[in-house]
Amino acid sequence: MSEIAALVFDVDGTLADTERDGHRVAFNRAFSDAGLDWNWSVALYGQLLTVTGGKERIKYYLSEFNDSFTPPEDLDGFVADLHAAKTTHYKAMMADGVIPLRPGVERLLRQAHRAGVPMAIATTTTMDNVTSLLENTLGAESIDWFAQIGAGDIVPAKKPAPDIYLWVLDRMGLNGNQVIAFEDSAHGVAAAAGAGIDRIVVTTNEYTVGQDFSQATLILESLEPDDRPAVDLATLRTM
Ligand code: XBP
Ligand code: MG
Repeated sequence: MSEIAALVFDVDGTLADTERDGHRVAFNRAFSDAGLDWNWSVALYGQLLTVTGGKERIKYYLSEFNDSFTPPEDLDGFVADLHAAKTTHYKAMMADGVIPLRPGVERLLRQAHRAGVPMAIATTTTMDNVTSLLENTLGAESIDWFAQIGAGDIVPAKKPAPDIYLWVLDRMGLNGNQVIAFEDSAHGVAAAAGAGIDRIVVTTNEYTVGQDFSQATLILESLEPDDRPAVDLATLRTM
């Protein structure tokens, strides 16, 4: 296996546990603002996470879980407006510090930054959401720690498609066997593996524990697991 040339991080569920108390709440606030009686419970949201991408998730909800709503003629425009409102709510929650980084994430990011190990982000969420999380947890300067940030609609197909990882690898001039990917979900692992990444660290969360991580190299409950040494560069260099 090649020397590690870069660390590539997923965001939602990996850098921070953003789904249950972040994105889900932001969606519900946007629905309420729009006068919709839609409420995504914790359990329903777990089912909706089958589909990555907030706009795609709203359409999935309408097609599979809400047959009483008559969609407007311009469904794409309606969904885009709802999603923009949701992103505004999500950014406000980030600014209020609602969602912290997961255990061990800050230490590893700072260690890699200090050691000059290139880092990138490969996520389905929007660039706005990425920068608001980084600004409000590590400070605005941390955005520059990442050589590339691949986010949201920059690619035609979202995870589990490999597109976002291929985009990041291409922009960094690297092959999949030169990086380590950090993910939280089966969709994310499939996307990274599909891009030829053969070293994938998974940190599970309540929505993803028990998913298919057969293509992952290391599966942990966090980067600072209670019963094992914290994951640092020395650990990663043994992978
Ligand atoms: C997880 C996702 C995103 C978020 C919601 O992204 O699937 O869609 O759930 O964010 P990641 P948006 O690849 O970081 O795990 O509403 O901005 O899509
Ligand atoms: Mg994720």
